[in-house]
Amino acid sequence: MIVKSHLNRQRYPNYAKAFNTLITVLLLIVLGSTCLMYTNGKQSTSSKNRVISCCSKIPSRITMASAYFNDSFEERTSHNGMVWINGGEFLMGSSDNDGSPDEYPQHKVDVNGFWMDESEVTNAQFKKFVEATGYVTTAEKAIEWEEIKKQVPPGTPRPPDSMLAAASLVFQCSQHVVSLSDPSQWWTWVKGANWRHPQGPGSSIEGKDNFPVVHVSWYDANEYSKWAGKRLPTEAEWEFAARGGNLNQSFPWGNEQVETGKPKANTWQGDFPNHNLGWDGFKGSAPVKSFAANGYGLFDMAGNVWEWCADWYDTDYYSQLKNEISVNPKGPSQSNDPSEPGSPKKILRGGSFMCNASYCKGYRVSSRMKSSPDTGLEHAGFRCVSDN
Ligand SMILES: [Ca+2]
Ligand SMILES: [Ca+2]
Ligand SMILES: [Cu+2]
Repeated sequence: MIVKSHLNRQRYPNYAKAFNTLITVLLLIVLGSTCLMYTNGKQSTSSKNRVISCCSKIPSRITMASAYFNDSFEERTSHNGMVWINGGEFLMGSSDNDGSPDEYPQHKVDVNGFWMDESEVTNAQFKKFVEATGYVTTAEKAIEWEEIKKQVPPGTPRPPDSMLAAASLVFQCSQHVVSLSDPSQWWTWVKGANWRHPQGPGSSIEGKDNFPVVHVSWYDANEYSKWAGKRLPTEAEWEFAARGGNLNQSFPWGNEQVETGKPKANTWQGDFPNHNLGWDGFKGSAPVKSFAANGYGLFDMAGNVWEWCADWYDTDYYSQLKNEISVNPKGPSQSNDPSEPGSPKKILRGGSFMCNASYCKGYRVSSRMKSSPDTGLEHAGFRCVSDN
């Protein structure tokens, strides 16, 4: 069975006209002073007979500033909210028959130990980063025609500015049964959609501090990681962690199907994309940690939102590694997606609240998704790792 990602452009109808190609591409390329007074006051009372200058022993402003910087840097780079994953050897890739061709063959991989965020990065965490740095996400910026031009057929006319306005891809539940081979039926390019407005203008993240941040591009996720003193996981680290010690099983919790027993992850139940039963308690994204952790104490490694990894995507990557033990593999040196050669892609893992067995089992530990690094999506976020 071929598992189709929600964004598999291979499945798009063949657009003959250049302008339509451009629209498709656009649609998817997104895809101290109080403290000093206190100190001086203490010194005055303990040494009554000495005249203390109000300015004695005041550290230089550089010392003060760097102390402050160090404090806050240490706070945000501490291992709070992270778990240590002992590395080891495992078989990477699909162990069942449900995978898409790029999940085979299974091959031996050895990863060093690392720290990993126990949950997806939340709106509250991302907000701290934006407030501290003034960072503007990809989805909040207008699209640069010069960038797009490289990826569309030569001679494609420049679209009107309105089409290049800042926007991102929002899921819109269809009112009727649609063909599962046409993702444009449920993805809408919405101006003004971004991490602060996940469903577009009028929507907000108020009261959603604990929800995963979404509409972040790979670049955004990477910048956040650096600011936090962390990095994005490699695809191998991500899969090793998702397996939670259950080597060679299909899901983070083992082999029980996602809709058997009690809810184990935030996925989609019902007919995708027009009828969402919400049996697991959530029709859209869920607050992080709403479901049980896996064997390593990691939450939402299946479902909720897709998670960016550091690696480029190469459809043949696993075949290239089949005869060796790969030690800390970092992915191919460049992207290779024959279905869209002009558009380099990064890896996403873990599936989302939109995954349903009828369409996409992205919540399997070996499922691979890919998207161009400037893509923002309503069902995609990330988590970080660090080495020490
Ligand atoms: Ca759900
Ligand atoms: Ca997830
Ligand atoms: Cu999916």
